[in-house]
Amino acid sequence: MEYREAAELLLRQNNILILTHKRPDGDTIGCAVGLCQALREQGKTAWVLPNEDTTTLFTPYLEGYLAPEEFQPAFVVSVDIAGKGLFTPAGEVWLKRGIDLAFDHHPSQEYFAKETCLDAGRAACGELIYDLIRQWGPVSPTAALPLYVAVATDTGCFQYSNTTPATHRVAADLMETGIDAQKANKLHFRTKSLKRLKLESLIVDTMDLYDDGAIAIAAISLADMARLEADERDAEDIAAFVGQLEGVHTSVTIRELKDGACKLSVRTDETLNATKVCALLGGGGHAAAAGCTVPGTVEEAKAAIMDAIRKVQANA
Ligand SMILES: [Mn+2]
Repeated sequence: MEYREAAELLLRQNNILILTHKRPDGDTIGCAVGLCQALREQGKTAWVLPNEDTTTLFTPYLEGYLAPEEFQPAFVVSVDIAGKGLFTPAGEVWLKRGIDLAFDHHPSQEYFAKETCLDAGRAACGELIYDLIRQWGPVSPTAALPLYVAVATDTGCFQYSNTTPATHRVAADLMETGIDAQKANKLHFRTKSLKRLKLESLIVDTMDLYDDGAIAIAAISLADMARLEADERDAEDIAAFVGQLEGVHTSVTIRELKDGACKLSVRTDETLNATKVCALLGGGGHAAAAGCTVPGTVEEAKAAIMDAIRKVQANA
């Protein structure tokens, strides 16, 4: 479904619930809040489903938007959710009952919703939501700020390879609403906790390099997190860190999860397709940034991802 059709479809609805993905990032949260605000400005009752994984970096954006328990939606929308495995436990309840409309920018979209508005050419789902809500009239600063955060965070402050001229045009439009973009950028890109710096230090000390340093694999175990007393906020977008090392073309960041599994984030340049690598392990994402979850220890995850990388390299 095209975003203009989606804009019309949404205007015919009321009592709308918006779902974000597991381990939410700035894009999914920013999209949910921006869309929720814009719907309210259209006179709709709209709420965002609480997401238990939200870190304190993003909870302030959700203030006033979280659905009360008694809210009974008539229309359920997901933002930035690529697949069924990315729903939160609370979101899965709605997945079973049926998602009415999904907005996404992942080429690995699984088409779980009745209607899907997908644009894989967009760096952030926030760009798509901006195009959607401006169909209803001028975008307010209250809706613009979370959408700016969505676009800025999903592009690493407009530095990742997904950033396009259109991304900058959207960001410029959002800035022109009068939002404090500097403040948002300072918070999300130029502020690090001491624990975060210690996490980065740990990665530097323990990462594995292959192929003369072209491949870097970093791992953070639950024991590491506990020893540094770090939380998810300290680890926000840590997957972008190891790829900053000079000479690295493919970087993998492994996070040990509580349930005996590991979450892997793969970042690549044009020499390798990250989605193809992660697809071999049941994951997905974008060509330059993808992820997957594998059972087992950190060491087993390292072996699994190196095996997947070698297979994709062999077929390239
Ligand atoms: Mn996204």
